[in-house]
Amino acid sequence: MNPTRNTTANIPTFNFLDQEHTKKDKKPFSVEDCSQALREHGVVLLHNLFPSHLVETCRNAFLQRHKNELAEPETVREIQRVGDGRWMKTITVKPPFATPDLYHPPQLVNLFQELLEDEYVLNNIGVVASLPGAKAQHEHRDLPALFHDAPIDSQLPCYALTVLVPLIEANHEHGTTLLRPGTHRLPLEQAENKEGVAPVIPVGSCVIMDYRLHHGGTANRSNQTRPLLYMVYSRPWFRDYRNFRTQPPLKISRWSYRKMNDADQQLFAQARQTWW
Ligand SMILES: O=C(O)CCC(=O)C(=O)O
Repeated sequence: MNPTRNTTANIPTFNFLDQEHTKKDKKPFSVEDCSQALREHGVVLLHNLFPSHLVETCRNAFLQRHKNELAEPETVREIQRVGDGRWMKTITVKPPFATPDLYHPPQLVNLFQELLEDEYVLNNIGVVASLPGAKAQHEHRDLPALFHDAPIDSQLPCYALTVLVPLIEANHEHGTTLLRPGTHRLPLEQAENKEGVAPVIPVGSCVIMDYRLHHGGTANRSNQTRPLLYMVYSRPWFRDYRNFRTQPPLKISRWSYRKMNDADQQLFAQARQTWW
């Protein structure tokens, strides 16, 4: 499907700046409104959640650490092709990524508890890098519905949420993510006909989407790599059995893990399980 078609839908948008700075179309963030919007539409856009200097530091670290892999991605095992010129890489959680404001934003704790459960965990964390000239990605769900689109699937509550954090502004030039609100509760064939939105996402803003939502990266028309950080939070029993065959879903240095408080160590429970 052509991802520039049907891009007229609205996406519920919330803002973390104080009310004074909040424009009419960007409500101030509240857990109640945001969780309601996620239940109904399966996707929200949040502005001003992350400090831009932190996002920029992460971008530079990612591009520097992985420059050899990104130069010849087809020769590397632990990097997965997810489209033309588009590569997915699990990142190691160590500085600057080992920053709680990044991997566990305090503003989102109550939202995750509300939509997932108190013992939610970080399920996978990495970057999708679209290289200059990357074509539009096929639209997809990250995982088939739990019961393969049986009627019960549309009734199920959320079991995982993806936070997408563009490490450079996502826009028409660099590419962005086409999102189809409401498709988290629709079988595959109906999802393709829902209207979509391809938002501009400035540095410091993010999208949160239900893991079942239909989406796909748009083309990168620029001469810069577009790294998109993804962090997936889930109920403690959930596993993505499909996307991590050549690399682990989570990687954290033991040093970074040891320095964490109890709540953050709990967040990384699934990484710990693979150590022994
Ligand atoms: O590149 C993008 O904007 C989105 C990539 C993505 O969501 C995916 O590969 O699942």
